[in-house]
Amino acid sequence: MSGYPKALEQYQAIGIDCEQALETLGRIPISIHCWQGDDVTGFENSTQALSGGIQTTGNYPGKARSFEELTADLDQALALIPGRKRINLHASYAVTGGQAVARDALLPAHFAPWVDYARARGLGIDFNPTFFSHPMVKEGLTLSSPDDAVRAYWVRHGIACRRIAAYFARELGTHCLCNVWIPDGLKDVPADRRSPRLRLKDSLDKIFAETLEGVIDSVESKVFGIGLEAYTVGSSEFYIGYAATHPGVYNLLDNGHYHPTEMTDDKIASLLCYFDKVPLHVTRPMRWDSDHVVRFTDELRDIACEIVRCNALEQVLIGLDFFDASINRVAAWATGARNMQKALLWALLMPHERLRAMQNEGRFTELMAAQEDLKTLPFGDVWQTYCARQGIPGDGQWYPMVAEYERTVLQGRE
Ligand code: RNT
Ligand code: ZN
Repeated sequence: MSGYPKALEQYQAIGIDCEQALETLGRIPISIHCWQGDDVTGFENSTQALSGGIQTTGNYPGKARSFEELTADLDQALALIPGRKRINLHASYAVTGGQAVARDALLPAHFAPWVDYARARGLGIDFNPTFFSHPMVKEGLTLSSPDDAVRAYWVRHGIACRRIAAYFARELGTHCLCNVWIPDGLKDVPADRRSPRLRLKDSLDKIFAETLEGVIDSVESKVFGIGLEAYTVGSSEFYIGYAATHPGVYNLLDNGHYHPTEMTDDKIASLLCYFDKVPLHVTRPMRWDSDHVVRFTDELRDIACEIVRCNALEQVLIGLDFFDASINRVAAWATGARNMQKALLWALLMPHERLRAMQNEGRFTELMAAQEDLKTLPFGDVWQTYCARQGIPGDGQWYPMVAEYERTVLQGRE
């Protein structure tokens, strides 16, 4: 027996229209990253290990090894995720028919199968140049390297990727977020912090020189990486400054890339004062790892609340970024993406105007009481109704489908 009718009444009593919330939720796109499906391996068949200070741990069987396997797994995950979806690719997922193509020579044609895949499913594509796991990363550096040839190579890669992003936008009739994240940094105390940043600035200027229709550019900062503990060239201040002075380039917030008590919801509200777009990588930091599967945490709900409260559903570009190799990868995708949707629903079921009034009128005791009382409303009934209406299995129903896929498909992979 669905508890939805009762939930409708309870939310109505605090001024919330559940039907309206469900309608809004169904329109918010979430960009699903392809790299959870194969532990950020990509299709280049190189012997290069994952580098750049990011790491996957675990060796769960059934990892996708090709475009066919990855898209089959992604289809399984998409079938378990309600709402509007986009996909997010890395350049290392070019489909080259077994041919080795240098990263600075990548062309739109190498991504045509992805366009066919996305078009058939009504998905937009977001994109990322891949500045890691490659022999041209020298001493851990790419766009900030002191070596002219290294910088030039990666600038060419960045330029090639933006053209591919424009191709996605053109073909699919929706924007393509093209996000630059580079691993550049140092393990130990630098002797010069500024020069690498000035080189990075110059490289970025070259990459972004061309105006391209449909491409939204972003830069993603980080505080440290594994083996790069002392210094990250692309720091938060560096990129916020860069974005603020380069119209059309936005500062992407990855909530795994800050000190543990720095909260991303607060950063969203701050950046929205200056930028008309705020791209996100939603993840779950844990100790040194910035990429655990997204759970339904306070932090996630706070991020969603800030997006909704700021009325910024069209300005904040929500993407996911996690990779766990220790569990079923389809389940990882489904868990994280469902939780993002859940958090948005949670945020849409809050009486933000009433709470705002309490703050502005200094009624802080009442505000605290109201915020706490919201936590025991029958949220789950609304969520289950949303899944059912979207034709997606609800909580308690989706995991058996993953288990079945594992038994029939994943276990057959060597
Ligand atoms: C790394 C960044 C970056 C990557 C992906 C694979 O710390 O978060 O976004 O996770 O591009
Ligand atoms: Zn990220």
